[in-house]
Amino acid sequence: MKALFRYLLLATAALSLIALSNAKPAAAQPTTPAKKIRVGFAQVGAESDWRRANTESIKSEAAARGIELVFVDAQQKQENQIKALRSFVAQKVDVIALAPKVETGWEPVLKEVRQAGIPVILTDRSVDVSNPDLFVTFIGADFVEEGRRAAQWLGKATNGKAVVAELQGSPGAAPAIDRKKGFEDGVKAFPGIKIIKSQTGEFSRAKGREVMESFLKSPEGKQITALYAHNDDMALGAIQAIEEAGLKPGVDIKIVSIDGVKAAFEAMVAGKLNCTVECTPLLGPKLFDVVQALMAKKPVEHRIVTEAKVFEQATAAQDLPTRKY
Ligand code: GYE
Repeated sequence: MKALFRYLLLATAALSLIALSNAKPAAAQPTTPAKKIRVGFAQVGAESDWRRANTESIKSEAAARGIELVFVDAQQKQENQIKALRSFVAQKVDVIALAPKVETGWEPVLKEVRQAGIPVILTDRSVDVSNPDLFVTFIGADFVEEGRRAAQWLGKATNGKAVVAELQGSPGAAPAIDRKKGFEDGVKAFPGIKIIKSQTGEFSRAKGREVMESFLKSPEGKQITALYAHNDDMALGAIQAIEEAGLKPGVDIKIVSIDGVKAAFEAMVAGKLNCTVECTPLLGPKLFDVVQALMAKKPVEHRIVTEAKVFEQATAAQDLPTRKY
């Protein structure tokens, strides 16, 4: 009885297999490869280690997912980014990714892109527009919070007493505006902290060095006991200027900056930088998750915030080997 039952089962299975295979044409159909997704990306430039790591993350992630990336390096010019966006429209890319150099002046071109029906993802930095529907999402850090954390660290490290020089990021850029605001906000809790100098170093090492040199040579230069730099590269440039002035960076002048690039960890190991607030440039995976969600018509959050951690000198030697950028 059992054997018969098993035989019947096998027979039905075999019959249904035959039925299935009969349902299909015998010869294999040539499969048309799925259309490659094309993404246009307008990058700011290559001003810092952060930016170079960001470009690398986006390029390598596109390649890993078989997505075609049309990459434009805007060489620090908003007008080049606007041109790039228009050329992406002409090329009919599927999605546009933009890391806006500055916050303002985007409304007209974003309207053109919307008319062409192409979704825009803001990556790294945001824009100031009256209609938030001009972009699908903004993937990036909370820059105000980063500035606040830098201020909290400085307040603690100096027992609430410091005369601060500030190196700002490039004028009009979201991280420059927000990191300044967050820091000013954060130091309010420490009435003994004064910011006596604040100028742009354009997120670059060379400019950071140049501006720090002029700070130190100014009549108030000798009062400076701390430096807050909106990115590590400017802090690294400033370290050179401080040494050239015969002072000890990290000791005579306490230094806190933002990004968390490898070179900052090396400077902490050498005792020349005191603290860095992490801001990850490794945005490729999140960016292409959103691209693929859009192509699959899945919903996407309007704001995707990346996490930040504060790193200090004390653990730098241990942290350095784990750093990915
Ligand atoms: O901190 C800086 C870069 O927009 C968060 O731009 C980014 C900033 C980053 O050049 O190093």
